[in-house]
Formats: sequence, structure tokens, C-alpha cells
Amino acid sequence: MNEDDVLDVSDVTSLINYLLGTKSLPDITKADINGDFEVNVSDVTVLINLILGGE
Ligand SMILES: [Ca+2]
Ligand SMILES: [Ca+2]
Repeated sequence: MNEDDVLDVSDVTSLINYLLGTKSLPDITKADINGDFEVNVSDVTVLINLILGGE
């Protein structure tokens, strides 16, 4: 999400900031976590689940 190729809480922050319109993302296509061609709160949910279920 934020170009380090590691999904962690900083990516959640980046995505939320993007959704709030406070920051842009370097690669919008990576922000579409669930692949439905939209970047929205459902991607935040999926991202959090990925992080919590990670390793
Ligand atoms: Ca990251
Ligand atoms: Ca999506």
C-alpha cells in the first residue's frame, strides 16, 4: 500500500487517510485489496483482516 510491500497497520492508516481525502496513495491499484475495482471502506476491512490473520 505505502510502497514497502509489507501489509501492516501503517497501510491501514494510509488507506483511511486516502478515504478521508487527506492523503493520496502512491499506487491506487494496490489499495483495492478485495479486487472489486473500487477503493472504499470494505478494502479497509479486508486489509485489517489480512493483517490480523497474517504470518
Ligand atoms: Ca506497507
Ligand atoms: Ca475494493
